Amino acid sequence: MTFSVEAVRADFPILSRNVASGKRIIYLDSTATAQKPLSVIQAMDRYYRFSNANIHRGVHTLAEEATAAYEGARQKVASFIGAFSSREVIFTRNTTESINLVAQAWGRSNLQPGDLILLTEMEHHSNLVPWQMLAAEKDLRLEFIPVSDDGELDLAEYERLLEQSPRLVAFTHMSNVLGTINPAKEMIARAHSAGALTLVDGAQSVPHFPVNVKDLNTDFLAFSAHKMLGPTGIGVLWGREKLLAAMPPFLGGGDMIKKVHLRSFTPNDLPHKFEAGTPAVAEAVGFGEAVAYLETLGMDNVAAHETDLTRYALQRFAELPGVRVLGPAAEKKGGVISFVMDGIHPHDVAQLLDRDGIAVRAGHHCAMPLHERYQLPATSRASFYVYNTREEIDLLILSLARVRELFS
Ligand code: C6P
Repeated sequence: MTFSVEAVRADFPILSRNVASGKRIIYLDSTATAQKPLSVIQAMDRYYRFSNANIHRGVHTLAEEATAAYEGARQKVASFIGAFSSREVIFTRNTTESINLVAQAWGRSNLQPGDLILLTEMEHHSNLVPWQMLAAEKDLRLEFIPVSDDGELDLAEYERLLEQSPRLVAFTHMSNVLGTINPAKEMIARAHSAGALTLVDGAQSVPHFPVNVKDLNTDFLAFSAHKMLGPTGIGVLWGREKLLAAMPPFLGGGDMIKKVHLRSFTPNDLPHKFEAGTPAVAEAVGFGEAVAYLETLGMDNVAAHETDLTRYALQRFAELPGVRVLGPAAEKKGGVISFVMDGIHPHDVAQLLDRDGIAVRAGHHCAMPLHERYQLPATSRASFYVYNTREEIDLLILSLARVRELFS
């Protein structure tokens, strides 16, 4: 299919609204959460109007339809990431919960005091804090692959750290601050040859370019629906079936059991073993629809569109005096532009852009250690997705030039 950004934009009702300033919204905050196409909104609406019921429990028509919709969504997601089987796709609340699941279920039962977990300096708090908590509980060691001034991982140092035989290497596929796309496939191969398992934080990769678990050859992959045109409240942990099967449950309750006695229980089969309680059924339906939407666009087209926007944005940012953009050159970067303007606080920048209808995020973007690495308390961040255009980038640059004027 040929990719037409005009046609894509027409699918997103929110993009035609004006914001407080009376200006048409320019949404440049998809790294935080993406907007939703009408097909996703309608699928969830249809589900609640016609098929709402609890799943895996009833024999009535609605319960069967709801179960089929939920399990159908799992299959769509499994095929989207090239999973071997939908048993490997665990629905969680989000990337954060997926990583906590691995830390608690795999980490607690497999790691011993003194074991090493290797992370990177560019991690989101979601891929730091669960390991800090586990390390404190089990007396584990944490080490970090350093990030260069240009926002790339120091792979020579990675090799040296692998000599310490980590049990797990957990890293982000794409940084939510620098935009850096890490060489995940090579890093995973190196981790495996050092005897470590791997967890890839795919929160920013799965929505933006083709990610195939067979090709990556990772052991775990975590991502969130809301960053890929789907609803909030649902995410995925993909894991190798053998690993998931050997892991104890994470949460206990309904649906994750086969049998319960007063003093014991038998866990359910995969994937249900890790899905305790009534899950987010309508959200799964919306998620399935979001995946279908992205498949219709084609993930290669999605990636090419964002590469074009990123290159263009970097060119235009270079025209602005006194602006520093973090992260590597366009070839190694996804559609995330974090920047600082000399003498102007990132929050002021974001607030002034909002007056022009431009939505960007300001702060540490849940990556405080990375900001510490660059000795910056905060950055402003513009990020792109399928519905953004070069014209919107022009308006951003114009607005930033006005911000500069205001402060000079
Ligand atoms: N980053 C951002 O504005 P959740 O919140 O669980 O859906 O995703 C967490 C997460 C994990 N890893 C990476 C690389 C991420 O970017 C995020 C979410 C958003 O940058 C919200 S803080």
